[in-house]
Amino acid sequence: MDGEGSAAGVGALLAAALRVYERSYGGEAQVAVCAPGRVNLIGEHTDYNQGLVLPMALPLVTVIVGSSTSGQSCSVETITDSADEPRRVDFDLPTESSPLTRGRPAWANYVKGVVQHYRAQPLPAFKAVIASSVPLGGGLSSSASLEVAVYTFLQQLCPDDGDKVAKAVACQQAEHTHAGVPCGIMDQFVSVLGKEGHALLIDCRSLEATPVPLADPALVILITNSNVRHSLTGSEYPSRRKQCENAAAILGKSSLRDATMQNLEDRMDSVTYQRAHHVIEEIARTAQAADALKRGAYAEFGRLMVESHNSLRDLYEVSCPELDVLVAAAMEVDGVFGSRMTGGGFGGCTVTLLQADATERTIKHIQEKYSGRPTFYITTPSEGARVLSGMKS
Ligand code: GAF
Repeated sequence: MDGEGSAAGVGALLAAALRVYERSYGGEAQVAVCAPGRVNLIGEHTDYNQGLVLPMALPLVTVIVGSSTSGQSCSVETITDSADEPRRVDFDLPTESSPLTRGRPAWANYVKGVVQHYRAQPLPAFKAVIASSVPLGGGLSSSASLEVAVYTFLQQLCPDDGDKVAKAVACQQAEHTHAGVPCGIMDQFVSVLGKEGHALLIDCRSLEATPVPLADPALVILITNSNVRHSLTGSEYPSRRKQCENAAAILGKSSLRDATMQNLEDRMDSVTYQRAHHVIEEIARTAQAADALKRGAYAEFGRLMVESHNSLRDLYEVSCPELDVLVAAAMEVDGVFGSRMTGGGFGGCTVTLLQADATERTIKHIQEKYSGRPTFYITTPSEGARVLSGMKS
């Protein structure tokens, strides 16, 4: 991974966070944790339709260091880009009569949301510092990695029952209520349960995950950040989710997971039809792709990636010209199996699967073809949230 996301990158983030902790609060932090961002290989906009997704956790992480403190007042500081907003926030622990609500700075809403939805009591007050190598607005789940890191940090201060799926769900709830994004479960799930050397085939209905080995030295997973900032807090993401729910209702199904393409056309307007069309086929593509990966059939996997991208561009309408150029450029290079936009869309990143010996020429070709300034990450599937150092007595 280019620089910051490597194992050394975690060490550097940790050291930086510890330095700021000492300067801001004095003394040593008792706890250090981290939680990864993710890249989704295939299965886009299927999670909130109870479908299948195939993401992997990244070496890019959010680190939190901190300690419990007496009283009710919590202090949190971020040393990561905070979009010109204050980098420090103070708030009181929630009570029944005074829950934590959304406010400014925006980044603190993820922290407050997780505190509000934390699954054990009594939470002590705390002081903490956050540092992250997950690019903000890059479609690599910087928000889920922050939520899951906060939850993992709180587990060290006030242990819960250790149920990992319930942890992911609590973090998803935080995103719904405190960031205002009605996201599915994929990002939080893989940030909690990611497995080194594996992608995770997640069934978003049963919330069961099957690890799929992905550690072939002849294969490279290349992420290209278009550096077009994406944001899911606008109306496009919620409107896609509503269109899908509407389509399922028209078909008399509880979700599009149970729908088939038969008779779709006669029963809904063209936009609703397009959205349902994408979701139904994308769920099937994801099952097929996971199977191809298990067999090492990379060419087949790559073909499904491109089909997924085209469907997101033409039917679901969540791509943008910059992502389309990145995918088209990657696909022109000999040795590239497949490429697609990844995440919510409207900017952010593409993910490309290629032969390791094609890496240099692929990066060079994309740089030539893309008029913006892309950032590249050569990445590997990594472990989910973890404790970096425990509570000192
Ligand atoms: C965002 C959401 F947070 C996920 O839940 C998922 O819907 C994704 O967009 C699209 O696949 O990352």
